[in-house]
Amino acid sequence: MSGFNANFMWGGAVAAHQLEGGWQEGGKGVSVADVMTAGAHCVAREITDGVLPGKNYPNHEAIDFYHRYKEDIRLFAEMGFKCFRTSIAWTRIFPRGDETQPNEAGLQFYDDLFDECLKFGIEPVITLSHFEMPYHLVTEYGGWRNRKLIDFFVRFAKVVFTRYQHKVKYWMTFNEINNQANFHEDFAPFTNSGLKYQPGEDREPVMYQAAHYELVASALAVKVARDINPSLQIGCMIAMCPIYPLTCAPNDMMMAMNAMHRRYWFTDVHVRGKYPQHILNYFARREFDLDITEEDRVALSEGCVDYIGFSYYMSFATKATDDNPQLDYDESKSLVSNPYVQKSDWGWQIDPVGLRYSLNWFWDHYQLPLFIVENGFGAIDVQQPDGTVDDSYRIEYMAAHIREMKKAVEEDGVDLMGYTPWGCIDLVSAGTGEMKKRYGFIYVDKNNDGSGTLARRPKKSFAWYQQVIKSNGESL
Ligand code: P53
Repeated sequence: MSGFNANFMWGGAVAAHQLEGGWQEGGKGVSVADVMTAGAHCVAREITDGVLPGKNYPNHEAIDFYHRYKEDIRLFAEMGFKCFRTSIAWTRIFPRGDETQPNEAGLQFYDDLFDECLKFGIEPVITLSHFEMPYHLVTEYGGWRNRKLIDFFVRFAKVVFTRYQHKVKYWMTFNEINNQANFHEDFAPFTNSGLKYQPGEDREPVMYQAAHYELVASALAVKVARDINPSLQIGCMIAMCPIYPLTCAPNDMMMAMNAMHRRYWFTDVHVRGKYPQHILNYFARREFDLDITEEDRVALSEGCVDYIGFSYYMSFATKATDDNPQLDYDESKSLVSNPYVQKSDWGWQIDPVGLRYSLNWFWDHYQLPLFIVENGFGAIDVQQPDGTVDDSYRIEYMAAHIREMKKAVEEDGVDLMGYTPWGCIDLVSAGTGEMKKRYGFIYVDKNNDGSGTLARRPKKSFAWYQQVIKSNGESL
């Protein structure tokens, strides 16, 4: 007997901008992902002022899922997927973001995509905003630093909830909303919130303001969804990297606790509908003057999420230092290497036990159903001359994580809805823009420089995952 319930949602996850391509098709507008060039490990993606000639923008074509989705969904069905997590590119529905009427061609594309999934009994699980907001909202409004974005987002949410309510039951509002806790780098502020900072600008309060508007927009979207159809389930989406103390020195422990506060208060607001006191005290200590109205507080309290979706790839570690008496967490400075775990080629710490820990952490804090909507191993895969790819390291990574997830369910009693490994088909890396950082069960013949036939080919992990699903997690 498997510990996973009979309708456990096994599947895979992607995001529109990382696989669709067709960046100008069907009336689609330019998104923030369309102005990001390819980078590499330790080479940041460049965020250009609009689309410039001569630059390599990997998301423009991506893996051309826009034209090939039928072939890809057939392969997902062959693996036995029960669900498929993707996002709706906001720019296909509202190309600039501030229109009053949606773009019918974009709506039709997702109708067709969802119908194709449902044809195979695959349930679509949809993220509303996954690092792909309209670029026009950045240039004209300053991104999420502007309160007006709440209305634009809620309008978008309302249109898609109404249109797809009979095809899509499970939704999430903002992908990895807490990534922007890492506000010193340019990547997360831009991909999460369309934020571009002025030189010398105090970044931190801007981040909190943008996150606040997003949390209000998320809560209002939850309310709208319930009005449209009470059977819709709306979750949040959190990037979970649990932060361990490097040692058991009391100050390291306190540093880790503070770090967890600073990275995960977003979840408290989504789930409990109000700010935790520690973050309000922090705002007061730092004298951040944030625009948080009484009306916002009411919206937050009325739009609590139904479940917690989260990604899990790695754990972090931190330690106290003498130059930081308040033990404040700064993600660009406070992380240290964990000597007890291995790292991927991109420096991500491999820690399956951390997944069990994370599941328990969420469950202990919030007692809401949990959904692992991303997990996986970004690696360099080598395709043999006969077309096969032996990605045994990926199988090993995922089997180890599923074992821990099973302990969390069977031994610890965590309520887990499903598991959708990231990048179930190779796609463009969000962090680096590379093709060579691959996650898929399906190999896609495309290289960093854009060359390749785009042909699809199952890897060794494809048959393995097929068995995992068939046995409901017993055969690992
Ligand atoms: P890539 C950082 C830390 C954890 C998850 O990431 C992250 C990031 C951003 O890089 O992003 C999520 O492609 C995200 C996906 C992304 C995936 O993890 O950088 O939701 O869009 O592709 C993997 O290896």
